[in-house]
Amino acid sequence: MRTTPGYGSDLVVDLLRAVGIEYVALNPGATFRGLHDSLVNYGGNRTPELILTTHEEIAVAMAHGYAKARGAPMAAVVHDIVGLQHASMAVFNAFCDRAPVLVLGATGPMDATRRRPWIDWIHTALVQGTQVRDYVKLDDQPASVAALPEAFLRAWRVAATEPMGPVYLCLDAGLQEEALERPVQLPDVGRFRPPVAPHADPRAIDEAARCLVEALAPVILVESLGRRPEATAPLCRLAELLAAPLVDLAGESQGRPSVPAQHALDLTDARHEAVRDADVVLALDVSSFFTVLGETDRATREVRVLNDRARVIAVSLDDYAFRSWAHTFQSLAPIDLPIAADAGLALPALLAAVEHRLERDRKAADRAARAERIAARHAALRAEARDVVRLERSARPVPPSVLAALVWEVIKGEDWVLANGTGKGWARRLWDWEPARSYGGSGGAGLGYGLPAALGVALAHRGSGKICVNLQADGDFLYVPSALYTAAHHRLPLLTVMFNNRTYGNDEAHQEAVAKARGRPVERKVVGIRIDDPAPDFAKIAQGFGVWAEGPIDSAEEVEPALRRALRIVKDGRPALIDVITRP
Ligand SMILES: Cc1ncc(C[n+]2csc(CCOP(=O)(O)OP(=O)(O)O)c2C)c(N)n1
Repeated sequence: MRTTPGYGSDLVVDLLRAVGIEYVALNPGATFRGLHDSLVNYGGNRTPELILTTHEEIAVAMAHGYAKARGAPMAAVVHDIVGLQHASMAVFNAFCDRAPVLVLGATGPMDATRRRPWIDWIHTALVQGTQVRDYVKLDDQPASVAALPEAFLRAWRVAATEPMGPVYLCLDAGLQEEALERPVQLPDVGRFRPPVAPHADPRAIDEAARCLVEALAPVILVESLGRRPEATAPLCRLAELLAAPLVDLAGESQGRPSVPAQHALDLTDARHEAVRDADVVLALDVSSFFTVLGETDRATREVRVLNDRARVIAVSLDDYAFRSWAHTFQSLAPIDLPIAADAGLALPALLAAVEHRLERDRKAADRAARAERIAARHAALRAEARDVVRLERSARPVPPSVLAALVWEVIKGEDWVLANGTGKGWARRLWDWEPARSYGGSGGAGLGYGLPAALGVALAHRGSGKICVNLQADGDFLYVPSALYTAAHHRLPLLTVMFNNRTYGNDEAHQEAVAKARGRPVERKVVGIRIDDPAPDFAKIAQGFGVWAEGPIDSAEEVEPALRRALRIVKDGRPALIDVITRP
């Protein structure tokens, strides 16, 4: 094994190691054969270690899941034009989810005199980065080995700077394979670290505290605040001091959960009710305001605003994240006190300001009465959810509520994390929901995310003893089933439970709404949507990739013993899949 870099791509390995990249997911390609050789023969396939995937979308989605679980980037290397096109869907999801992912790419030599006929020409672009430029924070393509360290460190630093996101760095094949004539000095990485995120202006925080303390019906909305798991404790404390209901939009819009669902002030399942009469709304890391301030008619797409009188205070980094191509900025919501800051960092300051103002408080009794009313409503909602499970227990195929309850029975004694999925929202309703154990959704609503992202989470937690659970929808799975090969090959312990409703359920609901609105037969909503003729056998598919699996199972009694068998496999350090047929 070499100890001094001999080629341009050896230098890339030194840089990856210097910034702490543990894993590099890839699907092989000749444009990065130099880097591939360096990772294996110069780096010894250790820190970073190669993760073989069978599709570039899987490589990037794995890095996405890993980034959320580890709070730091891993890398995905994608082949030139064709690999980057396959990767692009997952890059978009990571962009929407603000996940730091280091996408390394390559191109046939830009120096045309060094290109092979045909393939090096059709796979060279001017420049590769334009393929994903609209949904990465930065794309770059250094033109010499000497320029490589700076380009690499900038890309890494930009990815990990709030608001975080993916970056794309294209490494010319010629540059990777260039023999180094003299040693290249690596910069001191410690001097290029990402900056601390912006805190909030103290005057704005004081004004926010004043509004909240004076409010008669304050409500706290969160959507992706869980990007900072440490924010949950001050968030709950703030809600308790203000006697304000908590509404977590993460499940609705695929953000990052931050509200413990069993908290007495959680009114997420009655969110429209909670905001309707609010006089002050505090929105922490919320982008999708009208998911809660409005009610949408599925058939007409019409949004009916529920409350436009409330004074809105919003703390987020959205104003630093504007891009023009995809309208990820969403509807322009009226905000009375906009605060451009990292909401998780602003929260302790806001809490202190509220505490300070409440020292002179004369409305403690009103607040206590309000908290009691909210708690009663909350308790009723939790009881309702448990009643649904009781009522549906013996239904066939298995209702999602029952399946979520059964999974909880099996994992509740474990050190669990929910790597992907929500069990149609039932995990939050039925489990002892610690938001820090859950990583939310894709962010960009691009299907093909769940399984590979969950594997990224499992990779990040490998060796920790945590049980990583993936509540997997069938439609989403079918974009990337071969991620199971990566699971088996790298022995990634992940418990996948298929919520297999044998349909693209979301679209079935849309086709039903449209047919109803047009007075047409609702029964035909399944045409072009059901996945049941023939029904894919997910256990067989998993077994075919070398993954332990059981199913299909369509009755509740059979689920629990199967889950316990699967859990033993996962505890043994291997992936397992249980295919459960759920009610569409
Ligand atoms: C890449 C991509 N293609 C199509 C869609 C449109 N789409 C949104 S939800 C959905 C159905 C998802 O089905 P499944 O994953 O089985 O979940 P279910 O709705 O049945 O719970 C589809 C096709 C999408 N979001 N992303």
